[in-house]
Order: sequence, then C-alpha cells, then structure tokens
Amino acid sequence: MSTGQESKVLELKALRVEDPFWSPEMDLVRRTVLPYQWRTLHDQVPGAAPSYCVHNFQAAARLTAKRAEAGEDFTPPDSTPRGFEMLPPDPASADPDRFYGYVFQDSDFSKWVEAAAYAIAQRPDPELEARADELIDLVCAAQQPNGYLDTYYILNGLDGAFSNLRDHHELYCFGHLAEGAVAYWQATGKDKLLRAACRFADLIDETFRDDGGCQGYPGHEIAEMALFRLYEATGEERYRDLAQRFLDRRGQRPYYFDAEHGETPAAPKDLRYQYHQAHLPVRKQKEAVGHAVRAMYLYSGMADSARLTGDKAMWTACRTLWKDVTGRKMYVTGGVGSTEAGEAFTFAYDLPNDTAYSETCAAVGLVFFARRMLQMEPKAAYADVMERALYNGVLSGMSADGEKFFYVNPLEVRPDACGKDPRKAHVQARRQPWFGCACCPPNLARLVMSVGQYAWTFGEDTLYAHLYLGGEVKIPASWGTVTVRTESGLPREGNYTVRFTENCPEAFTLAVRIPQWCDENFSVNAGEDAERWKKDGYLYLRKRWQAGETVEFRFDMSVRWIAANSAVWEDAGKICASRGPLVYCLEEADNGPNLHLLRADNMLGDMLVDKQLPEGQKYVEIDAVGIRLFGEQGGSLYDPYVFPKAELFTLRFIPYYLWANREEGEMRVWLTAKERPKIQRDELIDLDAVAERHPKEWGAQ
Ligand code: FUB
Ligand code: ZN
Repeated sequence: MSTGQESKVLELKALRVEDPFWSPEMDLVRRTVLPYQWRTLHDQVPGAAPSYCVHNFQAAARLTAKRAEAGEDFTPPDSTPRGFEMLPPDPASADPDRFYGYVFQDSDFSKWVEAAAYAIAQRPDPELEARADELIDLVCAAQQPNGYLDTYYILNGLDGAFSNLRDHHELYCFGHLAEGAVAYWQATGKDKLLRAACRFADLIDETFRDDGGCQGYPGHEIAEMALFRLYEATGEERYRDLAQRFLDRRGQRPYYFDAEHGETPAAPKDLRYQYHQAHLPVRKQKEAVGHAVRAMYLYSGMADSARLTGDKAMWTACRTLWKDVTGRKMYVTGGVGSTEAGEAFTFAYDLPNDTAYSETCAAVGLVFFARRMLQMEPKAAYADVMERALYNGVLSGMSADGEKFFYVNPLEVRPDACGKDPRKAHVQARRQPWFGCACCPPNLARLVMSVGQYAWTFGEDTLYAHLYLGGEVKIPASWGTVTVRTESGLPREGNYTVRFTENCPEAFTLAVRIPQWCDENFSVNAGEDAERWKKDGYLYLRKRWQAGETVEFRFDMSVRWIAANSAVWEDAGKICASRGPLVYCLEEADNGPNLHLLRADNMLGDMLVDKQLPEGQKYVEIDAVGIRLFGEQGGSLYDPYVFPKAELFTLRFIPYYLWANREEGEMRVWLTAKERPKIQRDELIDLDAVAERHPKEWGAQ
C-alpha cells in the first residue's frame, strides 16, 4: 500500500544547517557535549557517574584477542552470567577484566559515534574523526569471529547470549550500533563499523530465522528501525525482512518472554506484557502502553515498515497509535510517559505535571516517530508535534552550557519536594552532569546534530519544509539537483525564506508547512506565478523556478494562551503560555517563590522582552499581567475561608527548554487562570443574562 506521497530523508552531505538558533545548539554539542561525552565514556569526568563503556570494550577486546590466540574453544575464567554488575565506587578500583554498568552500556558509544558522524558531515573535523576511528577500532576488536558484539555477554559468558531478550539489551545495543555505523559511513565513507554492524546483523538474522531459529524479539525496541535503516543504506533485503520478522512476532501467543522466563501466561492487559508493547500483535495495537521510549521506537519501526513494505494494516496501526499518543497522552511540551513506574504511559489524559516522567529519550523517540509518519504522508499535524517535542521536551534535556542534563522533564517543580517526597524521587530541580543510566544525553546529542534530516524531506520533484531552519539543501530532481538556501528567524521571529540558487529546467514543487500555532495568520511573498494549493497544512508552490527567486514566509508570532482538554484533571482551569513553537514556563528566579499563588489575569496583556543567558542563548521573555495572592489564609492549617488578598503582578515567562539554568527554584508551566468574576445570586436566575453581562468571561453564544 502506498500513500502516493512518500518522501525521503536527505543524505547527510546534501544538507547544511546555518541557523541562528540551531547552529549554536549544534556548536554546543560539537564543542562541549561530544568532548564531554567522550570523557565520560572513558570515565574521566570527576564527580560524574562512571560509564564503564570504554572499560568494557577494552576488557572485551583483550578477551577476544586471547580467544583468537587460544583458538575458538578458549573459555573465559568465569563464564557464568552474573546479572547486572553494580558500579564499583571508583573506576580506579574496577577489575580490568570485568563488565560494569548497565547491560546496555555499549550503546553509549554507538550514540556518541552517531552524533560525531553528524558533526563531521556538517563540518570536517579531523580531530573528532581520529577519536571516533580510535574508538571504532576498539569496538571492532571486541567483535567475535561469528560477528557477535555485545560486551556484557562477551565478558560474562557467550553461552548466555540471546538468552534474556526480555531484560537484557543485546538487540537494543545492536540497534544503536547499526544506527551509529550507518551514520558514520555516510558521513566519512569509512565502512569498518558498518561492516561490523552488518556482521552482527547477519548473525542475528541467522539466529532468529523462522525455521528452527530463536523465535524471540527485542525486549527494548530499536533494532526494528535500525534494521530498516541498514536495509536502506546497504540494499540488503535480509535486514528489512529481519526487522519485519521482529515486528510480526511481537505480541504473538504464547508469549515468547513467558517461555524465556518460565512464567505462567497471563491476560494481554497484564502490565508485564504492556511494558514491552508485547501484549498484542503490533497491527492490533490501538493504545500506547508501557515503557514510553520502547513504545516510541517500536512505532517508529512500524512506520518504517509501512513505508518500506507497503503493509497497510501496519500503517493503519501507526495512525491509530499516533492519535492515541498525541491526542490523549502527550504533554504540552511534547514529552510522553506520565509515570516513573516503568517509565511508562498510564491512561488517556493522565498528565500529572509534578510527577511527570517525560524522559528526554521519549521525546526524542516521538520526534523519530513523527518524521516517519511525515515520510508516509506530509501532514502538518505530524510536523507540529515533531516541532513541539523538539523545541521543548527534547531541548530541555540539556543545560545552556551543554554540561548538564535532565533525564526526567517535569512541568512543575518544587525543589524541596524532590528530596523529601518519594513519589517525586525521580524529579530533579537541577540538571545532572551525567547518569549511571546515561541513555538521554547522547540521544539528545544525536538528534540535535541531525536536526536537518527532520527539517526537510523530499519526494518526486518536491521539497518538503517541515521545520524552519536556515541552511542549504540539495535535492535530487528527475532532471538533476535542485539547490535551495533557506533563512529562518525562528523561534524568535516568524520569518522563513527559501531561495533557489539555480534555474530549474522543469517544474519543481516547494511544500512548506503552515504551523498550527500561527492560526493561519501568515503571509507569503513571491512565487506569484506559481501553481499554488494547500493540502493537509502544507502550502504547495509549483513552477519552473529561476536562480535567485525567493519565497518569503512570515508567520504570526503572537503569544498564545493554551488550555488543555478538560479531561486532563491536573490542568483544569489552567493556562500555559506559548509563542511560535516554544512553550513557556514561570521560574522562581523571575517571579519569586510560591508560584502556586500566581494567577493569570483574565485579560492577559503581554509584552515581549529580549533576554540573554550568560551562556549566550538569546530568548524572548513574555511579561504578562497577573495576580499574586497572599498566602495569608489564617494562621492555622485550616480556618474559615476568607476571600484572598491579591495584588497585580507582572508574570515573567521564559522558554521551557531554558528552565533551570539559573539558581535552583520552583518552576511551573501551567498557571491557574483567574477565577470567574463574582456574580450576584439574582443573576443566576437568568443564565443568559449573566452571559450577556460578562461576555468575555462566560462566553455568550
Ligand atoms: O533501557 C535502556 C534505556 O534506559 C531506556 O530507553 C530508558 O528509558 C532507560 O531505562
Ligand atoms: Zn533516556
């Protein structure tokens, strides 16, 4: 099945980002995050949780060399799988031959190398490339002759390989390895890591064959989308088929994970299946359940499957799941995952702000899912969500100096509660230098460095602009290459310009998304003689463009006050500020303590103020008229109600992604709206009259 509108991701080298907002973010990753992550991989950052990633590869490489010397039957000294190895207090006291850290520690390398690849593709960097090559040599030296490459089992006993697909992460580590390998090959032309990933993929293909092979599938998804990517990069159909096999097996009964662990089967709604999205066959899944990152990666793989295999039922399932995630289970920041228990989805409209999980990786995963949906059908609704997650739930994961990170991204924080309330033990008021489970920072880094591959895709003689980034893109058209340069003022200003640099001998289509947040208030200049139509939130302009021709968009960037669906209990009666793609929040640093006593005024007037953080990030602050209540309700815990005293107050909102870059303090995204005006008893007799007298407040129909 084809939608007839499929589009492709641009080659890494076919795009360059030069953008006042994204270039500094990318430079931050290049200059600070990548070197910092490299040092953490090597356990060289004092005070940060050790990673043991390089340690484990070194130990595995030594063991692999010993095995090669001794012949294949060399047995490591202790081949009993040991379960998770607790981190020793200090890397210096670690046994050099043992595995430490989480079972998925290898993936830290793969994500780092993927981000490094994108950095190199944007701008040659011999030093970074040399570091990457050195690490790649180490990783490849750990690979077994049969292609196996996971240090946990190499060091703890290969006889246990693929024996705990549910909890251990070999297929997850493989997935990240394959993604990193493809990116590095595309960026540098060097295929050493790609060959290693393919050898591992070949072993997995053989191990998991239908006839007589292991019938399992990944406990933590990602291998699916990684295999589709490997297939697209190499053209090797076995990788596509293996990905499809993994998707087809998930949720089939009897449950593989029960058999693997000798557990008694339970009903599909049992959380232990839902956690892995293994409760139902994927085409029958209608609701997002379980671990949010796993879910996002699974749905991304499903969307790839729909596009690359034409599987109609798969596509229908993707659309249904998309609606459930984004229509009922997504925070206004694009974060997903409402509970710390299982890092998971809960139920529709359950979006608590102060206990939110909203893992950075889950927002990253939602961006992956969104881009894949867009590749199937260019609908602005997908890009709106992609943009929401990217500018808010993803970017909030990194500090302005690029040295600290959030794993959990709450929408409301009261710092004293974080340390005292076990229900909020996962919530931090400050970003951390690193994590023992360091999935998020490198995930964020690889996404930021490849943001261009989310901004544009291309179809037949068509360029789609989903996000507004400045830069240059080269698109293959039927007659040759079309090069366009773009400029963007977002998210500060609403201007976006596309300039054609050469004559197009034939008609070519430019399709630009009209963002939901501009409420159709936009102007477009030039391209007047172009054939023009609107479809699914994109404006299409088609003509034989001439060199130098520009198309200029200007989107309305007024402040928008947003309310959540009234089924969201936690947000009832509250509003949140947004401008362009950015969601805003209140911080104690600007508004003083007790943010819970602030109320939005009915007639929020707003003013935009240019600000800059010491790290250089420029942003637009929103100042709006609000009200501060005095928390002087009696002296006892409970007293008779008195109407609260209040004063007018200037509410200062900053972009959510920049919160927690100053002194520690309270933060909240949703603000209680001022109560309705008091009405007289006699007014209640005639509700229509009330509405007439207070049209703004009571919305007379
Ligand atoms: O299990 C690997 C990663 O660690 C997951 O994606 C994150 O949620 C964290 O649990
Ligand atoms: Zn994470």
